[in-house]
Amino acid sequence: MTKKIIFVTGATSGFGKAIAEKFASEGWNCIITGRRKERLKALKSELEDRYNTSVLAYDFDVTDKDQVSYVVTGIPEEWKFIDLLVNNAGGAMGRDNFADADLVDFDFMIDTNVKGLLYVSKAIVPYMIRKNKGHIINIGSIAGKEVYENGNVYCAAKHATDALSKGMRIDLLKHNIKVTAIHPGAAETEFSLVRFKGDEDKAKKVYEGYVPLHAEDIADIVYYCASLPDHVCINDLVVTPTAQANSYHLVKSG
Ligand code: NDP
Ligand code: 8X3
Repeated sequence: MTKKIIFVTGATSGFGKAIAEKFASEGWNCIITGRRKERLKALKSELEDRYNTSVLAYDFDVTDKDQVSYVVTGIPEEWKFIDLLVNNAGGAMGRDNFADADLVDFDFMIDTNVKGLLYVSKAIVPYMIRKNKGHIINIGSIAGKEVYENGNVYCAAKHATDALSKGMRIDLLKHNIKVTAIHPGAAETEFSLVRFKGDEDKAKKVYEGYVPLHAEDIADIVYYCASLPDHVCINDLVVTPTAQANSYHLVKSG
């Protein structure tokens, strides 16, 4: 296969979908993944029709290590030369005071953002080691740089993404595998809809009064990081909307 291959998790919406679209439009072959099968099917057809590229779609849960291993082992041989893994699947569940928050929500955040990243990376890294080359981009968050009120476990999970990115970068150096962590601020995707458990009004309010990041902004940044020469690696990148300085300072109009 002459075209480059990207494996992206969480491609059924938000950043992951925009990343798949960006890379397909740039001529990469894409392995798109997520739990929602219908969305993956629709995205696969859209990318193949519009960009004349090849797409494999796998629906699985990143928190299920047996499923992850089964899917990744079953990738056709010619597709195993993965150039870029984007660990993007994840999110927040609830924004509650630690004393009131639900353990089920804690599990979701640790399982998707931390364990999912580990399971998928551990399954794919051997293919990169085999060709002594690769690039892993982990989607962290500004929540991984600062802890904010009622952010408790989401912040902890994204701090883990930050720490794991550093650890992976050190350990995978000898295999010529780049590791980049990208930490976005507020971006309008399905993130808040998931966090607030389907409450559309609450989710919408998060992005009112300023211009948030768009999923396409993150896709462009991921593509930029992946397009640099072999000897250049962006290790760590924090990106916010212009209206936001960090987790605590966001200027809204009106
Ligand atoms: P979305 O909710 O739009 O997308 C999340 C994606 O993750 C979906 O495709 C979803 O697919 C997938 N996903 C969630 N859980 C699982 C699971 N158990 N197994 C497989 N896939 C899963 O949100 P975003 O695009 O905004 O989020 C992408 C990443 O960016 C997340 O890691 C999030 O924490 C991070 N982030 C988001 C920010 C924002 O403000 N939007 C800012 C900073 C970081 P499906 O449901 O089909 O499984
Ligand atoms: C999502 C951004 O500020 O809600 O990671 O934590 S924030």
